[in-house]
Amino acid sequence: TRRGFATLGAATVLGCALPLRYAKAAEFTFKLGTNVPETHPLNIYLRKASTQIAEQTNGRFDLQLFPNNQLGGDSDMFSQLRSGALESFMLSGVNVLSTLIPSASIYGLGFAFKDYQALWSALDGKLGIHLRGQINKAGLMVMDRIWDNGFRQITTSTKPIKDPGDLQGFKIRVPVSALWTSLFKSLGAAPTAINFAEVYSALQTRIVDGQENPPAIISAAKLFEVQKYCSLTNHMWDGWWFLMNRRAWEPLPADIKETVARIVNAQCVAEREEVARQNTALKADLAAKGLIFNEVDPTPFREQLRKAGFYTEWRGKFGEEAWNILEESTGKLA
Ligand code: X2X
Repeated sequence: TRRGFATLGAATVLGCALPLRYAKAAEFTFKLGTNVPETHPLNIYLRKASTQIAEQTNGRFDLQLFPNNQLGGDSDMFSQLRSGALESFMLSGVNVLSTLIPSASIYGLGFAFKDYQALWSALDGKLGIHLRGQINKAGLMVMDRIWDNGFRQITTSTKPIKDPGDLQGFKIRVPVSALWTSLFKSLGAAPTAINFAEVYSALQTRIVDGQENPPAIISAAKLFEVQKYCSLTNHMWDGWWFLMNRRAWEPLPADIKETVARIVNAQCVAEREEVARQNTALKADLAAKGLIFNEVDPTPFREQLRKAGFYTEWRGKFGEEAWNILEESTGKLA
């Protein structure tokens, strides 16, 4: 798209250069792809990590950030990661990663986590260990901490979503993911799977009438320009794993690995704070830009999911082991 190309030039220039004081070329270079615009906290804190890594490895390791789908959409970047063309990639477990590892999407189950406390205790604890184990088994490496995207809200160009009735037949974009499609089908909607790279234009050209994402993304990707309503459904949480190609990561010297992992995981903690702050604070800002917000009672949505057999179906797909670990943090879901 034209928007894509407009950002490509500027961001490529920003993405490449190591600070000039490192006169020698880096010994190790990792390209890192993300699917959200430069200004989103994900990229801000990854860039801080990149700078600190260069400093603390004396320029030996160069983490080169390529934000905003510069290297292709999620499906493309995931193929590149697996082939080794891309050394690292920020990817949601509920998104394209779940096409390779179905159980990776378990934390995105509808209305599973009631707040951040329950969520971090699960993903920095037993559930996270289980999920990273699954990722390793599939041949990929992953950093310990998952980066925050946020609790998701539905935006539309047509009407506010107040109860499940408003979703009947509603044309909504979802990421490329069986769980996401199943969630919205169970709620009665008509979901279309589209990579985030195409979301702005899909909304603009009315291929779909709505999408769902947290305020920090609605703001950074300027989705308020092509959406009128934002309904605070909090229907699920999502985040990004810092994934790495195994053949790129494994041969690195131990001291480099330790420095890179320590800095990345520390910046992740800072990113979580900023994303949580923005997802609250940006509502006023987006309202001032014309987005009309409404609060939503989640109860009838959950009821609809139960009636549709959503939880029973996914319990079967995820298996008892993963399901029990999830319910330790969420309480009984099915
Ligand atoms: O594709 C999306 O909507 C996004 C950016 O939130 C994810 O990566 C799941």
